[in-house]
Amino acid sequence: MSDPLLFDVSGGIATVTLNRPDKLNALTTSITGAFLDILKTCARDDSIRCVVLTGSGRGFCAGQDLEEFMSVQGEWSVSDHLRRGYNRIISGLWNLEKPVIGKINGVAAGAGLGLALATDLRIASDQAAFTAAFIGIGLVPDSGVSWFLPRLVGQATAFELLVSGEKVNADRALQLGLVNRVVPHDALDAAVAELAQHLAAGPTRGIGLTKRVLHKTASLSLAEALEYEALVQDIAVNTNDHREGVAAFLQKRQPQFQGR
Ligand code: T3D
Repeated sequence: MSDPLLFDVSGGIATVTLNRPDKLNALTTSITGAFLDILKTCARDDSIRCVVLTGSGRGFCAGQDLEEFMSVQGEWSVSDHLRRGYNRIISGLWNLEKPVIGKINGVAAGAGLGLALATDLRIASDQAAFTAAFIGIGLVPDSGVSWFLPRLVGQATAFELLVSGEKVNADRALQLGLVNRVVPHDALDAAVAELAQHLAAGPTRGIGLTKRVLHKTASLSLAEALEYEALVQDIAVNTNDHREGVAAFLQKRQPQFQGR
């Protein structure tokens, strides 16, 4: 049997591939455990400067594996399962101070939608689709979907998508602001590779701190946000990449960022 979760690091880019194509990469407990280990590696390994999350075959991720879910009914409390697995993965992606690209190759459903929305930039194939899916099995949104969705598309549209379970195609996802860009399916690999290489050659610490500031200021007043920006700028100004960026500008050359 092939590994249901693939991890490859090359040229500063870590690629995490959900690899159960026959099941549209539905998630099992063993996959979520391995995913959490990979996230720790991504956080600790300074040579990793960009992360790409994708799925193999025609799906991105169909959420919780419903066969596993049925087979363990009564063995686990759903809330504990969420706390131990999906909640930590979603927080791990969100709090990782490195850019994370969602390479949305196909359908993202349920917790798979949560995974997609927890990435920082989503590049979708024109064959991608998005569905909350929870309501189809009588569940409420989890894996951060109730948090991400209204922030991206507004309350009314979020409610509509959640209670209808509508499958949104890539073009509508772009209109709604669910993805950054849609590309022809055959061009997805190249588009994501180009973006990932660009980000992996960037000032990783500055990008990570930008992520931190953006997340934090979302829940602050303007006065608090100004103060928080000032505090974090004190950190950024002490990075080598800041010094390199200024030197390159003054010397009229391209900067060579090292990510620290
Ligand atoms: O504690 C907890 O874990 C609770 C947490 C829950 C989080 C959740 O994620 S709840 C939501 C779970 N996901 C779903 O309800 C989605 C179920 N899947 C679908 O609705 C559809 O498959 C899709 C809309 C995603 C795609 O439809 P389509 O027509 O393109 O594909 P398909 O034919 O339905 O699926 C292809 C195969 O994948 C099929 O297998 P088969 O018949 O060829 O052997 C199908 O059964 C399998 N598959 C798809 N999704 C899942 C799945 N198998 C297991 N679990 C799935 N979630």
